[in-house]
Amino acid sequence: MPWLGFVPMRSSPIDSTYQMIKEMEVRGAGRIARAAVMALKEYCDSSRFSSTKEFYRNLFAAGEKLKSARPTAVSLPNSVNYVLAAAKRNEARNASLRETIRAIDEACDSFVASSLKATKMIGSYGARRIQDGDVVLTHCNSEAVTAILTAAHEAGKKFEVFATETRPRFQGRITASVLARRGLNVSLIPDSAVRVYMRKVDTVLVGADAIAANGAVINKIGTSQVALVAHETRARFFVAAETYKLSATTMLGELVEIEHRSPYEVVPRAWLKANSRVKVKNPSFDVTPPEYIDLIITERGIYPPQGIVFLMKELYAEPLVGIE
Ligand code: RI2
Repeated sequence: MPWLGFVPMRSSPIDSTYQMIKEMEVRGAGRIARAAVMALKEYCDSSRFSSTKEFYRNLFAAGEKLKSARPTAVSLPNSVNYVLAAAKRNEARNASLRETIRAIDEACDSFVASSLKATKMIGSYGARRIQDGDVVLTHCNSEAVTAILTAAHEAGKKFEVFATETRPRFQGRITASVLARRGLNVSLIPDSAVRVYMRKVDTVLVGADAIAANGAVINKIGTSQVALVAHETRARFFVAAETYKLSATTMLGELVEIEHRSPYEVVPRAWLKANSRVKVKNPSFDVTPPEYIDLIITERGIYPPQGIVFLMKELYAEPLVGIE
């Protein structure tokens, strides 16, 4: 437990988690949300504060720092805000520091537990949508997607999976490797081969970093191209996402910021040095419009993209009151 004393605060859990999220050592919208709340918990439990006022000031600054690590996945601010809301409630009622930290610890644990439970529930709801003999294509690496495919496999369904490589960081290799280790029939394909294989595909299944009020899905770069090809061949296009990936501020008309990452993820430094007149673009996410999406699978049930705004209002109407 923390104690009140005149010792400078230690902010290393916040700094190290910020760096790990920024550099994508921890990646995936769900994982970064859980890592951020666990960093807040560790920070509160291991730091020393000279006053309650200082505690709140540093905690809110730590939250802002974590939120700024990556701009697109709304799971990150949603998870941090969930924890900070517990702190704010305790600040408003002048709770003791000890009580506040206990409440924060509980909020962190409850977020992590409900996140893991949500992924499991999505796995079981989504698995019902996979049939024997299906061919499924997925893009990038999503825990929600691998939960569905694993649950369907464990239910004894026989199906084939195509996983795209997902340039520039090749997260599709993680998907292929995880699924193969779990005994699934999986093939890794270059992103550029999607149209070649789409003719065989019944269902495309992707995760999400953010979902907008109009049902548009923001996910790993290339997702919208996959959706376009799926639309052409009339393959079903499903999105698997926990409800903390709903972006409440899009109800107020705000746009989701798309992260642009370093050109050195696309080409080596030496190449760019030798070709210094070439501009390299590296957007990390794109937007798939609702017209290309059949269903969004959440732990609260399965929704058409046009219905997601009702779920968003139900879950996030209250916090929106406080948005400045
Ligand atoms: P889960 C990832 O982003 C991918 O875009 C993936 O589809 C999404 O997060 C959701 O992942 P990145 O961190 O939360 O690899 O379903 O840029 O694991």
